[in-house]
Amino acid sequence: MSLTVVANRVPIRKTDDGWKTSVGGLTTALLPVLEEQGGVWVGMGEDPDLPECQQYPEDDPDFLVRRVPLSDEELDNYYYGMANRVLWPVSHYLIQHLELRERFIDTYRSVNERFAKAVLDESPDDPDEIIWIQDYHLMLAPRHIRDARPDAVIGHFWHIPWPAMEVFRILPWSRELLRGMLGCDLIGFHVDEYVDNFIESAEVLLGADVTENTVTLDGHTTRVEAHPIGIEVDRFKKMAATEEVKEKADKLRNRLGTDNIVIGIDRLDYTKGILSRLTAFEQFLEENPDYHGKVSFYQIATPSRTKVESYQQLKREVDEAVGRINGQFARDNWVPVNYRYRTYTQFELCAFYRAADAALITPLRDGMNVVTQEFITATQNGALILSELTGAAYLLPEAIQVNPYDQGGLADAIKVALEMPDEERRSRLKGLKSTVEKLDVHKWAQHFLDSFDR
Ligand code: GDG
Repeated sequence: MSLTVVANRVPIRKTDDGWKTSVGGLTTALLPVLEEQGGVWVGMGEDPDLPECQQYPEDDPDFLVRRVPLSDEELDNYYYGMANRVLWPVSHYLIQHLELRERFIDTYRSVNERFAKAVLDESPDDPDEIIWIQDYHLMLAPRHIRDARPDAVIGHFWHIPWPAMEVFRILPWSRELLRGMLGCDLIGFHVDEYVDNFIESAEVLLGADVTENTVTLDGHTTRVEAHPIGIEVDRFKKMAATEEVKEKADKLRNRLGTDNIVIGIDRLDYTKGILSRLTAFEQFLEENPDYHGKVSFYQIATPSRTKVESYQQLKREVDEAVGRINGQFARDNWVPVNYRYRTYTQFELCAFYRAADAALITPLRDGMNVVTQEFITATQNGALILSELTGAAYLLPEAIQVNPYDQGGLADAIKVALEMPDEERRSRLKGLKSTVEKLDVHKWAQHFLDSFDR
C-alpha cells in the first residue's frame, strides 16, 4: 500500500536548516506511515518558497509534497470564506456566525477541483493506493477523484462535528456538498453522533439508501464510521515527566502564589466557550469570597483566523471580560485572571497542564478536543471539567461534565473540582488516563487505514 494524504496545509515548513516537518496531531500521525510506505502529501502550502513539487527529506526522500498554489483572493474565499465562515460555524451549531456568499462556494468548487487534479497527477493509479482526504476544506474533491478514477480507494476524515441534518440543510449547497463526500469509500468521524447525523443527512437530503453505517447513492456505497482521534501519548508522557517541565510548572505556581490554579488552553475561537467560561469564573468568585486571593485562572488563547471579523470581535470581548473581572476582584498581589494571547511551545503547554489543579475545557461544541487528552496525560492529580458538547465527553465519563451554556452549573463545577477529595480525583484520573492511552494517534491512523480492508 502507498498513501496520498490530501489536507488543507502541507506538513513541512522552511527553517534555517532547510525544510522540516511541522508539529501537530495530524502530521505526527500520518508522517510515520508516509515515511515507511512512501507516498504523496497534497496541500495548499502558503509559503511562496515551497516549490510545486518538493521531495522530503531533501537528501533521501521518503515522500513527495505537492503544493496547490492559491492566489490571495482564492485563499480569502475558499479558506477564510467557505471553510471558516460557512462550514465551521454551521458544523458547530453557531449559525449567528454564518456568512453565505456565492463567491465563497464558487471558489471552494474550483479549489477543490484543483486539489483533485493534483491528486490525480501525483498519486499512482494503482489498486493498492489509498487516497486519504482530511477535513471540511475538501468536501467536493472526493467526487472529482471518483469521477476520473472509478476504482480509486478514497477515504475522508472529518475532524469537526457533523451537525444535525436540520442544521446542515440550512446550507444552500448542502446536497452538492454531501454528493461530493459520497465519492469516498470510507468516511470517518470522531463519534457515533456525527456518523448518525451524516447518514441522516444523506438519507433525507439525497434520498440515499442507508444502513446503520453505510450510504449508497447511484450504485456506490460509502462506509461511515467513528474513529476517535488521540494524541501522541508516549511523547506527551515523557515530556511531562522531564525536569524542565517540572521546573517550569513549579515556577508558574510560585509566581501565581495561590493555593489553586485553574487553566484553560484554546485557540481563540468562538466555539471554545472562552467568554462563558470567564463569566462562570466571575460568578464563582462572586459566590465564593473564601476563594478570593486563593485561586488563579490562567487562560491561554492562541491567535487564530485573525483575518475573520468574528474572531477580532471575540478578542475584544475577551479582553473586556478579563479587564472587568480583574478590575472588580484583584487586590494586593492577587490577579484572578491571567490571560495570555500568544503561542507557546508544547513544552510550555505541558508545564501549564502540570501546574494546574483543574482544567476548564468548556467548548460550546468541539469535534473531539485534544487539549483534554493532553491535560489528562500530563497532569498528576488535576481535576477535569469538560463540556458535554464535545466529542471527548462521550469517551470520558469520569470528567466533571458540564453544559457550557449553563453559567451557574459551570461556576458550581469549579468549586466541585477544587474541593474534590484526593481519592476521588485519583480514581477519576485513573479511568481518564486509561482511555486516553487507548486513543493514541498512531493507533487512530492505523485503525482508519486498516478499515479499508474490512
Ligand atoms: C480540530 C477540531 C479536534 C493550542 N495552543 C497552542 C498549541 N495548541 C494545540 C493544542 C492541541 C491543538 O492545538 C488544539 O486541538 P483541539 O482538538 O483542542 O482543537 P482544534 O484546533 O479546533 O482542532 C477538534 C482536532 O481538530 C483533531 O481532530 O479534536 O475538535 O476542532 O494539540 O495543544 N500548540 C502549541 N502552542 C500553542 O500555543 N504548540
